[in-house]
Amino acid sequence: MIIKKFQGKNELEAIEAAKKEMGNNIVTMNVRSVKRKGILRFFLSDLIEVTVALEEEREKYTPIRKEEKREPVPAAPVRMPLPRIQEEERRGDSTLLEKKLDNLHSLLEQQLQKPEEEKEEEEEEPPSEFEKLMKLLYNTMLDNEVDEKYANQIIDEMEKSAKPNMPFDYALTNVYQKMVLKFGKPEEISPADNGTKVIFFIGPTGVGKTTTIAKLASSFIVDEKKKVALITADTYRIAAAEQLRTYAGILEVPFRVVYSPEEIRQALGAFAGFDYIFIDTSGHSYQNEEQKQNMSQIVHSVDGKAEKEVYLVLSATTKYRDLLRIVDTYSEIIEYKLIFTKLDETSSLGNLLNLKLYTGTSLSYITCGQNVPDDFRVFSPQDAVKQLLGGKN
Ligand SMILES: Nc1nc2c(ncn2[C@@H]2O[C@H](COP(=O)(O)OP(=O)(O)O)[C@@H](O)[C@H]2O)c(=O)[nH]1
Ligand SMILES: [Mg+2]
Repeated sequence: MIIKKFQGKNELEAIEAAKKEMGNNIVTMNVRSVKRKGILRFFLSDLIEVTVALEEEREKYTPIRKEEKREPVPAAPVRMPLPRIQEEERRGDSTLLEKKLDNLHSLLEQQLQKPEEEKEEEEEEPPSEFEKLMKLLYNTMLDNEVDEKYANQIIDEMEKSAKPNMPFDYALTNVYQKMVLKFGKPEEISPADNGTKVIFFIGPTGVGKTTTIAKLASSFIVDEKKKVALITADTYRIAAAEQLRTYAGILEVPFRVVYSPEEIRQALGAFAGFDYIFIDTSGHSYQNEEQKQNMSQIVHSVDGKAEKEVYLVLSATTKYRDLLRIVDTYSEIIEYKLIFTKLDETSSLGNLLNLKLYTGTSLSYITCGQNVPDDFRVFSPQDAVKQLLGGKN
């Protein structure tokens, strides 16, 4: 892992500088504002400093390829699980961990500022520190419903890269950085290089597709002043189409109901000149081949005619096994990025990491409530990892 800092007038400028030097695959670890030095500080506003990391090729995690796809039941752990800690000992340690994570920002700073020799010196600390932390993190990850297999993998990697008596703070920031890199950079909806971008939202019934479309559409229309049109291909239920029609009315954007892939292509013509077309779809039973075929025709309807992105919407409250089955079904149809909804209804974020690692695709947005348009944000790997490691949410 390579870690570096870059500065700019704003976050975007600092990130651009980082990308220029380290490429597009960097992941942001920390953002802070820093005072300018010298006389300039009286005239110019603070600089923004970003800390970014880049995973080196050999560290990359390779997702399970289709042909060697595993059973949806999580495989047995590859190593002996670490023993569970006694409840009392655990409570004290967890509070300590929570405090440390609250302070992660300064821990990251310390780690970067410390010259190598100083790090070596600190290895004189008691040997149990590192092991204790690993046990605690392992247990916290399992409590957060991280698949045992992935928790083992993370601890294994830590144990391999750790020096024997790595101090607590240093080890903690190291795990944090490793996990942020595992989540990777969130991928947001981006404008078309040329013309209109068509965005499909797919996923099971009731996960929050229509609500999420309304939230995102509102943000693009109001905050970014983009031209957005809404389409629904969810014609199984009248109420489903009406729900999106209502949002379109509130947002004062054009709306269409389509019954066939051909009608989607026609809508492209009607909405030429728009920045985005958001297309809502119906959920389907994973066992129903006909519904699966229909879905496939819908998401492939604009291939070769327009730039598109596909977002698979999943609820964070769905059982892990079911999530695996759902992503398997959709992976057979199309490539997608992930949106997780209903984070307000669960305290365990393990499935976000599990599904990221299982599918190898990007996480893009999360939603955390029923309020349109406010309850959504771009997925933050940093926040998710802090929570997975026992920090406050
Ligand atoms: N608690 C909570 N409820 C949500 C969230 N997103 C959507 N919902 C609710 O989930 C239900 C189904 O949403 P809907 O958008 O109709 O799902 P769809 O069938 O996938 O289109 C509605 O009652 C929404 O208000 C969320 O982030 N948190
Ligand atoms: Mg819907």
